[in-house]
Amino acid sequence: MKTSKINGVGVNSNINCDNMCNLKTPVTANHISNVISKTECSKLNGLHLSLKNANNKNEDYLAFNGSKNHTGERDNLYSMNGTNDEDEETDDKLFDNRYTNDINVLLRGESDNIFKNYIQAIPKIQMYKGILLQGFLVPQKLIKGLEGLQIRPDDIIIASYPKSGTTWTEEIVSILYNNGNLEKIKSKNLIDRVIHLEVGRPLFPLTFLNNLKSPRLLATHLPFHLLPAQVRDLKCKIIYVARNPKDNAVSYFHHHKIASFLGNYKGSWDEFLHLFSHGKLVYGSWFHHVAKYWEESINNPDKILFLKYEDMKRDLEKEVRKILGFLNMEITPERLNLLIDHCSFESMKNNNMVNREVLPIKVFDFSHTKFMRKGIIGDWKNYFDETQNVEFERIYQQKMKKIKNNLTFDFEP
Ligand code: PPS
Repeated sequence: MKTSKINGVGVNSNINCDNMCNLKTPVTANHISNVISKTECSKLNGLHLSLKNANNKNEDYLAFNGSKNHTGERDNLYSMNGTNDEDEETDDKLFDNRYTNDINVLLRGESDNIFKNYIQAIPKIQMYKGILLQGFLVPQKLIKGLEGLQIRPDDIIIASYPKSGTTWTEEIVSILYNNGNLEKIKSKNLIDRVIHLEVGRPLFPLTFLNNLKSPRLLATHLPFHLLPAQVRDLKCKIIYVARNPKDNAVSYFHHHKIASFLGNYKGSWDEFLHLFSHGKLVYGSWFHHVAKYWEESINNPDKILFLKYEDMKRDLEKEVRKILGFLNMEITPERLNLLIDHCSFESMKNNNMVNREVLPIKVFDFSHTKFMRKGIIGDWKNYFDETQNVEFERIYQQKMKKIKNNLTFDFEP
């Protein structure tokens, strides 16, 4: 029998000893446990292993020698991804929902120091089903409980990757649900009109969600696979808003600086762009987030409306009409005009009910920048240098070509 070496560990069966160890013949994780000892297993710590599962399909694992079971059985091998796509980058594998939920395991197996520093700076950081989440406002118990949340057909979910125009869309939808009557919303804080699913109320957050009156306007930054099961089954409608990733990254960078729940980010823009480009941020990869909702919206256009920030900037009225059509609603032309004025950037910037200046607890440091910062297309040009732009374009082209149905973004005002 052929014996190969991985990090000096002799392992039988036909194993290739590259960085990504590939078991060429069908063997199970148990097979490995038969041939390596506890000490040897520790040498595999952090390595990626590709193993055949019981159905003879390749699965990738991160070897970790930290649990009680040291033998290399599946307890010690955290699944990275079910696919074996060779041009898939390692960081794509972070987002598989069978990936470890244990931050310590993640840190131990991680060689990217920028990512490590990022993780360690965020208070109560947590990993759930492949997605990093802050734990200051997002209780893990709630995240788990959301899976079984009872959804009503008249619920509306506004979903987005952070900093894509969520607040803007929330304000518009909230006004439409008040028949375009600005009087009804003008002295009520947006956070009490549109409820963020994963931002838990301190006491009994699930009960709070269950007790809300219909129709419930709900918002979330969760990627599709973390939505409540009944939302994934499209029991209610979803409005998704996406923004070109360059401006999205810049806005998220500043958000990280002002938000205490994100550790008031101290790293450089270059480091942040690295994290953004590789999906190593709270709420995961922009590419994965956007791609999945896009695909669902193409397959279920009557259930998921996919909006773009840039379209809203260019012609807000047109996009509001889209929302009206999607929701089967109408408002008078006069009220539509008032809504458009009310939802301009300048107006929202000065509106304390939406600009996050009035909150129950202080979570933002506005001395760096305001929540309503610039509100434009193309601010990325003030941040990306030539090298960063070339590298981001490379990643963007590579990732976008995997997304079906021609999803494109505008980067110019
Ligand atoms: S959050 O924290 O994820 O909910 O943030 P989100 O609301 O998604 O995004 C905030 C960015 O959207 C800009 N914004 C607007 N732009 C144009 N017009 C209007 N009315 C508007 N309202 C919010 C806001 O300024 C943030 O973008 P940046 O680029 O940082 O200014």
